[in-house]
Parts: sequence; C-alpha cells; structure tokens
Amino acid sequence: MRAACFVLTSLIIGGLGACKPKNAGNAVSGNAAEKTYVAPGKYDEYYNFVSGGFSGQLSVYGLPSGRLLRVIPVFSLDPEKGWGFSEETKPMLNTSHGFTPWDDLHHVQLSKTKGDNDGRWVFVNGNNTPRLARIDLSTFRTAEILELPNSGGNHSSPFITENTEYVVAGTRFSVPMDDADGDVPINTYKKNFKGTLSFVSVNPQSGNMDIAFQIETPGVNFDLSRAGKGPSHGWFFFSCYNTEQANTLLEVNASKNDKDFVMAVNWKKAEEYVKAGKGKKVNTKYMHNVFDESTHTATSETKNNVIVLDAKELKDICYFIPCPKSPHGIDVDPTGQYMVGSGKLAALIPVFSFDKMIKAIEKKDFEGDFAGIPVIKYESALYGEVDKPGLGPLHTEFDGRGNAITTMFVSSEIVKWNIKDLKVIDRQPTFYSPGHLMIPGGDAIHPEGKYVVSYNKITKDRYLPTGPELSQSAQLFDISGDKMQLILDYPTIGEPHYAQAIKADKVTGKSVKIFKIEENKHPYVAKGESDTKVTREGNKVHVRMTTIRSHLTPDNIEGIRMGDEVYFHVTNLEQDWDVPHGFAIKGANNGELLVMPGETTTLKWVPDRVGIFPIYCTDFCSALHQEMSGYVRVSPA
Ligand code: CUK
Ligand code: CUA
Repeated sequence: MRAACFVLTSLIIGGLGACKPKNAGNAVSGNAAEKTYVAPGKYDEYYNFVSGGFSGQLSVYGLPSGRLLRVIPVFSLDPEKGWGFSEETKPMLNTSHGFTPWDDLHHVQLSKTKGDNDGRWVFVNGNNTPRLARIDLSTFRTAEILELPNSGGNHSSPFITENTEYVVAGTRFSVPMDDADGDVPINTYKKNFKGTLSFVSVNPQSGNMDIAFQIETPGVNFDLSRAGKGPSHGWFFFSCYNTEQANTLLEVNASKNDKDFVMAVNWKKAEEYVKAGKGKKVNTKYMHNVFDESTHTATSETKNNVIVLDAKELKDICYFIPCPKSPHGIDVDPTGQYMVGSGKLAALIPVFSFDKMIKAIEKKDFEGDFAGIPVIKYESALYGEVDKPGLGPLHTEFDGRGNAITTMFVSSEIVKWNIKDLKVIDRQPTFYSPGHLMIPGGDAIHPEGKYVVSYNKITKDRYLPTGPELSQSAQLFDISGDKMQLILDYPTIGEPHYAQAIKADKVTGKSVKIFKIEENKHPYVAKGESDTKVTREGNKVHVRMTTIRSHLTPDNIEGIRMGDEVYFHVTNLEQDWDVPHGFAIKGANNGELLVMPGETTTLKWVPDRVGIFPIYCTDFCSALHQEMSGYVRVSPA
C-alpha cells in the first residue's frame, strides 16, 4: 500500500493484523475454477475498467477470467504506446501548469443512458492537477482531457447524471478561487478557502466536455458523489469530511466532529439560475485538450472564465445532511430513493430517504446552517441505520435484488445487507482492507448482480513476495447465490480505486474500429510508399515515412545536419487488426512510437552528434521484423 486516499489513524492500521483470517487459503471453494475459466480462444463476458491510481492510467480486464486486456494511457506518459512522446499526443497532457505528464486516477464512470451503462465512453478523474478525461470505447483511447479551474484535488469526480447530461466533479482540497489573491496565510482557511462543484456538460453526439457552471461552497473536503436517478434525478449528492475546516493535522483535527455532512445539490435548480444570469463570471485559465480522430492529432486550447453560482447566496440549491463520521462515500440505490452514506470512522451505515429529504426541505426542518448552507435534521432525512455492519464502512454497490454490498476497510470484509430492513445477510473476508468494490452496473438502474470485485489496498501474504511492495489485489466473488463466494484473486496495476464493468457486447456491438487509411487527414500522411519524401523548412526536416511488413520507407536518410530538428512522420499502411509498427532511433531523446494501422504518428528527434544512427521497428510484426530497419546519417552543421 503506498497512497491510500485517506489518512487513517494508527488505531486503524494497528487493527489490521488482528483482522487477518487464519485460513485464508480455505476461503476459495471447490468449483471456483470452473466459474472463472474462460477457455483459450473464448471471450470474457465483461469488460472491467479499473482505475490505476498513482499510475495515472486505466486498465481493462476481462471478467470473470481476471485477464489483463489492455492498459489505456490517460494522464501519464506511456512508452509502450508512445503516449505523451509523439507530437500528436503531447498536447493531451497540457495543463495551465505546462506539460503535466502524470496524475492520480481514482474513479471510473461509464456513460449512461436512462440510468444504465451505454458503452460509449468512460470518464475518469485526475486527482492531482484537477482534470477530467474521456476515453472513447470505439478506439479505447483517451479522446479528451479537460482541466478544472478553481479546484484542488479533484477527488469527488467524475460522477455522471442519468443521461450523461453532466460529468460532475467536487474539489477535495478547498483552495482560494482562481481570481482571488491566493497569497494568503493558510490559517485563514475558513475565510478564504472555497469548495467548488463543477458541472461539466457532455455533447450527446461527440461526447465533448465543457464546463457549464460551478457552484462555490464553504471550504470543506468533498470526497465522493453520486447522481440521483429515477425520483431523485435532478439532484446530486456529495459526501464531505473536514467540516471542522481544519488546515493542519487533519488526521486529528478533521476527525473531531461526530457528524460531517452529505451535501444534496439541486442541479436542475442550479441550471435555472445559470439561465437566469445569477452566476458570476470568474476569470481563470484552464486547458481543454481534444484528440481529433481524423488527423490522429491532439490540440490544446486555453480557456478563460467560468460561470460560478454562490451556494450561500442562492439559498435553495445546496443543503447539508449530517452524516456520521468522516464519510468517504455516498451511493444511490437503483430505485433512486435511498442514499447510502458511509462514515469510515463510524460503526454504522446511515441510509437516507430521498422523499424524507424533500419533505424536510419543504418544511424547512433544519437544525440551523453551516457557513450559510441550511443543515437538514439528521432524523428528518434518515431512513434508518445498518447497525454494526463491520468496521470502517467505505463504499457500496447494489446487486439489483434489493441488496447493497459495502466494503469494510478495517475489518477486511465485504458485507451484504438488505436495503428495506437494513439487516446484514452475509459477510465474507477479503485479503485485505478493501477500498472500492464493483458490481457490473452496480451504480445503475439495472445492476447485473452476478459478480462483485473487491479492490484491496493491502496484499501481504497473497502472492509471491516482490520486494517491499506487492501489487494491490482484486478479488472476484460470485454473488448470484445467497452466500457470496470468493472465486478468483488477481493483481492489478497501480492502485485501483473505483472500477466499472459492462457486458462486452454492449461495447463491441457498437463500433470498435480500425482507422481507414483513406480517411487519414494528417498533414504529413504518406498514403503509399510513393508519397514518402524528406523535405526541409529551415532547420526543420520532415520525413514522411511509411511502414508495412516488413520495411520502413525511406530506410536510408541522409542530408540531416547538426542543429536540425527532425520530424519522423510515420504512417502505418497496414489495414489489419493488431498490426502496429513501432519506430525508434538510437539515442532516442523523445521516446518511441507505436503506430496503429492507418494512422500517422510523429517522433521529434534532435541529433546530438555527427554519425550514423540506426532506426528500426520496435514491434515484432512479422518473420522479417528483424529486417525492418535502416540508417540516418547526420553531418556537421
Ligand atoms: S477513493 Cu480510493 S478507496 Cu480515492 Cu474513491 Cu475510496
Ligand atoms: Cu514492423 Cu516490426
């Protein structure tokens, strides 16, 4: 475990060893293998998109086999695919801070139509330098990255509304607004630090994102969020901790209050206020990066100004509901009627009723306000509590049969309970300390309650030791019967936080595509070997190059001089699945390329000495792959 996303007290850490079951190996029963076996040549039933945490990437697994199918680079450089190395992909990693080739990716959300996963896009968050990304499931590639202004620590993100109207992001770290003087003493937190909730609209055709508006709130830490659905469509719920508004030693100072809050946001109302011109324009600067599939090239645009609504001034868009204690999650059940909080320091799970909440708001059944935001009385919004479900409840998903399953970080188990009567039905140990869990469609209107995966923070004795750190483990359970049954363990990449899964045919049935060479509009494309050439513009040398099994054209390049900048524009003429070619040059000072069929990708190279430089294809593409090479000659200036 390197960077679990919350600070735990020594008490909790101390408890871990004691929770370790003695008969870990026996937790898997006899027919597990048959349930997870996907025969060679057969496909998995589900795509499982798993956040990579501090790796900054998104991994794609098959379920139930637990096979790793792909790592999709998002926020971090990826030498394997040339992501962030090629001239075409570099702009994707721009932010207002400059080239920002790393982030911390926590949450995954599939796009939804009528509350169910529709297989078009996956949205993910960059936690560190606040960003949202959209991955297109027709290419399995990051198509767009949008920076979020007025934000610090984009953790409560990206959660989406029932029809993907908005991707919503709450700031974990409150910070002064971008147009304020940020040079303030840190201990003026209460006065100067603000929370923000960003509502990012999604174009229903292209998927392109745009910040529709933000809501400014008092400075608290927004941790996680979920959209309402069905009856609660039009509302959004955020869990908040540090309602103590501490700015130092949060471990102690942000764990004092017996209850923190869930914030309920009426976003339909907020939309009306924006239309009515009630927002103020805040001057700021943020980047919006889009990957154009026709040119296979990303562009970055700097944007200014966002519309910000003030939650305190507009008295009826935000409400607090008390929630015990340091809540880490708020999850909305498939009916849209129940909101499940989880206080990681509480030994209970509060379940709120949407109807009761609305009644309480109508009757102004408030216990007062917090920094100008009305606080609904706990009992007035509460449906009931799950009593002593386990220790350290964190995250909840739903099985579609009236049950919820919640991870218990401290007591290392997943616990199934019934939403109506709030009784615990089953509990199974996990190895160890689960963070998020995932049921395919588990946050949707129609969950497919066949499997749950527990993403564990600590692996300890489950795998062969690999130095001081072990890969985080995922554990697959069959939940189709009364008892949850552990059927598979497998390692993950980076630190998985949230994940989602979707039936494979909902994705592949759409249009997973190869790029057609005729549609390639890259300015330096060579659509055949006869188009290849070397041209010079001042000290810039452009090499239009092609690859096809098994040669590079041209493969002998002369006329390069010291002081030149060389751009290798490599077009892969192949039109078959799974025949990329790579490109690298000795002394590679800008990484390598991996060029997909039909696409053009550019490597910039600045020679550092006179001489002969071998070039070659880096991807073993045919029996004559080793022959796929050539030379570049560099002469004195
Ligand atoms: S978080 Cu990691 S276990 Cu960042 Cu959603 Cu809860
Ligand atoms: Cu092309 Cu190896």
